[in-house]
Amino acid sequence: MKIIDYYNIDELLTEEHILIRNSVSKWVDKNVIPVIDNYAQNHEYPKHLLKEMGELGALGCFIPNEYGGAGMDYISYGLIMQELERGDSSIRSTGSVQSSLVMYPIFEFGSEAQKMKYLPKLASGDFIGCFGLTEPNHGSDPGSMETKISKKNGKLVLNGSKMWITNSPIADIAVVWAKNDENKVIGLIVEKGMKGFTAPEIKNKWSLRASLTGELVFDNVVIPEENILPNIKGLKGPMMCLNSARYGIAWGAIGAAIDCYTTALNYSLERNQFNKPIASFQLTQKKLAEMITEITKAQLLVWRLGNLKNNGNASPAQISMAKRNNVKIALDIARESRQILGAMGISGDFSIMRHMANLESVITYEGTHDIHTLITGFDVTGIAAFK
Ligand code: TGC
Ligand code: FAD
Repeated sequence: MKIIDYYNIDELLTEEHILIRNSVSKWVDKNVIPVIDNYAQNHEYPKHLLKEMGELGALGCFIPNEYGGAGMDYISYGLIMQELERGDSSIRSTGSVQSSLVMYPIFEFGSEAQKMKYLPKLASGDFIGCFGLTEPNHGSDPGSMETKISKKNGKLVLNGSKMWITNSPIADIAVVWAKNDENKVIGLIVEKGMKGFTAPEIKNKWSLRASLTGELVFDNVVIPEENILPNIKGLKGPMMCLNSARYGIAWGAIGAAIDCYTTALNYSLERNQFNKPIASFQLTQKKLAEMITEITKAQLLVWRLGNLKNNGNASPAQISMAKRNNVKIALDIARESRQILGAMGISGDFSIMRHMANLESVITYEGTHDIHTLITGFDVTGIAAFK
């Protein structure tokens, strides 16, 4: 376990929070850290971990027990994401997508039959889900999506494509956002094996190499009426899912930062140059001091945000601020930590370069760093600068 608690933030957590964090932390130490470099180097996804994540309660932990979830609060969700990402962003990605982007919309916008059909299997890891919003021509601007679901001869027919979709090549179901005949965004569940539906993998990534990313291609896929999410219309549907996932990422990035910082600190105490540990040089200490300060600030930010979220009071702009800040500080910490390790910093024997490469995706997905800057700008000025 690598717990960084410079400001005694554990005092603000409940015993249950600490128990949940520590059990996920131990699982990550035992089952993720020893194998993850190999999976990343080979560009493979450790699918066997999914069922174990289900057993841990890490899939849809905030979904009520009656649907297979663990009924936990949002601080617990955040702590779980932090520990998963301390192992690797790809493992946290699976946790985020399954929990916030697949289970959340089915729970929040789905029919009772949809909830009973999908949620327990997603919670246990028997099913893996993905979330299709981004398209080849529309990333930051999902409102301009071209994927279309139209009535043809009395049937609902889906056409279009989605791009950069986490876990799509192995997903059993995809929560997909498309425009209907009234040009309104609606959500629907596409199942693996439906005629005209394919999910090819996007290969050759330098980031999130232990995660599968792919496309979703819909060529006249007939969607049964019962697969439409009945209780949502408009872009706010997918955006509400993103609020939940971005919140989890704000916590997750701290995990990657903690792993980089502790690796750099330990290395700097052991590595001697000029007959002294490199930790004794002021420039190294400056780097370490700034890292622990930024980690502590990030922890306080998400602790407060988690409490707001538990009370239903976390605004989308507050979530954006935490996602933007915490991913940026994690990326900066990864870069500074790598410098402290010198040449060793580029080796797969240490986790830093892997975290750094992963965080280049994390700073882009779920809204780029600059889009979140504009969301904060909009919130404080009342003027939208997106268009
Ligand atoms: P805009 O006109 O502002 O809004 C359209 C409607 O949506 C509502 N809305 C929200 N509702 C809830 N929460 C939010 N965060 C919301 N943001 C917007 C808004 O109130 C409005 O509702 P209504 O009822 O008035 O119609 O939309 P816009 O077209 O101007 O775009 C705004 C912008 C740029 C901020 C937004 O679209 C955006 O955030 N773009 C970034 C796209 C993004 O984050 N994509 C992520 C794809 S999923 C992913 O990356 C998964 S990676 C997972 C992993 O592996 O971990
Ligand atoms: P673009 O939108 O083309 O942006 C390119 C650049 O232009 C960025 O720097 C951006 O900040 C800037 N820019 C764009 N608009 C503005 C503006 N108005 N003002 C200023 N600057 C602007 N999507 C899903 O739907 N589901 C997933 O599961 C998923 N998983 C992903 C996994 C990985 C590994 C990656 C890398 C991406 C994933 N995505 C997923 C897609 C991700 O959400 C998008 O990449 C992201 O939203 C940005 O879109 P884009 O790549 O098309 O960039």
